[in-house]
Amino acid sequence: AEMRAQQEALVKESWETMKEDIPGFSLQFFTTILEIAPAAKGLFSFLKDSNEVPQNNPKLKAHAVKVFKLTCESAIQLREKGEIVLPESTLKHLGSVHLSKGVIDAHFEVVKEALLRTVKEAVGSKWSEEMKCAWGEAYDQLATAIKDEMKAAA
Ligand code: HEM
Ligand code: ISQ
Repeated sequence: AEMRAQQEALVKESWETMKEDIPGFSLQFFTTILEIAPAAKGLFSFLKDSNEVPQNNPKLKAHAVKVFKLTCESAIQLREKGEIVLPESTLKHLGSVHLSKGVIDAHFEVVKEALLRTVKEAVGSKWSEEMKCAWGEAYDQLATAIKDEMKAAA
């Protein structure tokens, strides 16, 4: 429990820093996903009619923020409950969106790596192995819930 509290604090602290530059971190997050997995480009509607990642796309920003907020929320729940619980409607929605876009399990590792790199970049010298584990665990639990829902809906 002590460790969960520490992890929650690290996630919250870094998220506070990141929130100061939502356009910047959103763009970096998305760009990193495409750097690691160029083929994932075709999945996203933001890129439909352009070859470049849009600099200030409201939908891209809103979705990127949601990914981080949900991960942050997961870290809080891990401390409070030892597991993550999403409202059934949220989970169903996320499951069906990702299933219909053709997202596969391997993509979740790509998004994890991009998320960790984005946090690292944003927090600079505050980055640590503990912070990496804290975000990583929160993300993994959230990803598992979405993947399970995708399987249930398939
Ligand atoms: C859409 C979150 C993993 C690809 C979304 C949306 C959210 C979200 C909140 C917006 C849903 C809406 O339209 O209302 C998450 C979270 C993830 C995750 C929390 C992991 C824990 C992934 C992965 C991929 C992916 C692994 C594959 C690269 C997409 C795509 C869309 C989407 C293609 C639709 C975007 C569009 O064109 O409108 N995701 N996602 N997501 N996500 Fe994820
Ligand atoms: C949707 N799902 C996962 C990651 C994302 C990153 C940027 C924009 C939308 C996303």
